[in-house]
Amino acid sequence: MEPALKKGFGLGGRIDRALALCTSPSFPQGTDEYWMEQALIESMNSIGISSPNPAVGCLLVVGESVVGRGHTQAYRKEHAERMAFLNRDPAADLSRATAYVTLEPCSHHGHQPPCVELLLASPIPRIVIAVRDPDPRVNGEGIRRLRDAKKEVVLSVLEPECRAWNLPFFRNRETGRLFWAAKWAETPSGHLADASGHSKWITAEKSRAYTHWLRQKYDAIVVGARTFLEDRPRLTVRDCALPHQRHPVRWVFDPKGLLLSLPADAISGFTVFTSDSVLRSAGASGRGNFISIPEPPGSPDLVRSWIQTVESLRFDPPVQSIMVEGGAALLRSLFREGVFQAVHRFVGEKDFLTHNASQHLGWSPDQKWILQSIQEFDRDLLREWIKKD
Ligand code: AOF
Ligand code: ZN
Repeated sequence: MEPALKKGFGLGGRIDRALALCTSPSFPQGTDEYWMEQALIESMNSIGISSPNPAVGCLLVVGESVVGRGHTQAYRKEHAERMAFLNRDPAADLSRATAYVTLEPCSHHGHQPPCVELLLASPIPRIVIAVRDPDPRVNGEGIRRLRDAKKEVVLSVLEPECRAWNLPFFRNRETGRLFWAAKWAETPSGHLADASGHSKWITAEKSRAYTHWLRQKYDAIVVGARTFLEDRPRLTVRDCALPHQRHPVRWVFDPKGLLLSLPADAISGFTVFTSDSVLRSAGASGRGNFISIPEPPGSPDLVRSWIQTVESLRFDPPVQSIMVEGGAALLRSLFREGVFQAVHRFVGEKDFLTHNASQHLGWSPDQKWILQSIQEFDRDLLREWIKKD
């Protein structure tokens, strides 16, 4: 099946850019697609800082030259368009410019003034927009105001690619819910770990770099307690392209309290979710790092209650998206609950010497899932899906 996104694009943006490789243009120079791709690449500089705001890119182009560029700054700070105007070449003749923006310019007063007013006050005659802003305060209003002012507005250039890059924002505005993504690596036989539970090193360097890039894109990263104990993952951002602007919030789902006996420094930097009764019987209620999961009567596995706990937490800046990195048991439970809206699946080249059926996830996409991208990373294969709206 053909992926929905153009080759070289994924849920992490332009893939080469995420891997710190040189990006060669996907489109003939000077076309709207060419400049929108450049604007999307510009927006990738906002990774890890803008959330829960979308990471937007804006280019001001005259002829073959970029005369201003900008990307969304930290949450509550300047939007992409303002940065492009602030950084523009003062000698540029904007009456001949086209503005390329990966998201409809906002029309509301939020933490920032409306970007559309910058464009309206400028002589720029033509604005190319990838995708409409679903935020109810905007939702087509930015486009309408530009058209009312007789500016030429071109819509939907690289729309699926720009939407995919900011999918947590789009889904969050459309559904009001947290965005959950599943990421795992499996062997050719479909196992996520060997018989003793070790899961490191299924995939190689480039896959790891892309995973670290995704860790920076998503707000929180989760693993199950057994994966934590076997692999001791750091879940930090290390091996991907610059900029490295933050480590995500790191969580462990540990309903049985397997991590309670670890020394404090082994879980430093992690938040551990453990059942209320386990915490109470260990006398650990209120212990730093641990958050209790309430146990509704008659509910044998705590995953549903944990999802509710996570969805009710309030962070500043807000956590809008979560990536679950395994193991197989946790992913299986969350698939059963239907929370995932995106899947990043890596398949490595080598199998383990020992197998255990419990490490076989056995997920295959049904009609609810739309294939977005297929990418070869050396000998690994990445495929990404999103759930239908
Ligand atoms: C743009 N350009 O770079 C971004 C936009 O509270 P505020 O003022 O920061 O507004 C946040 C909203 O603005 C956000 O929900 C989305 O609708 C839009 N984000 N808009 O014109 C940008 N990041
Ligand atoms: Zn704006």
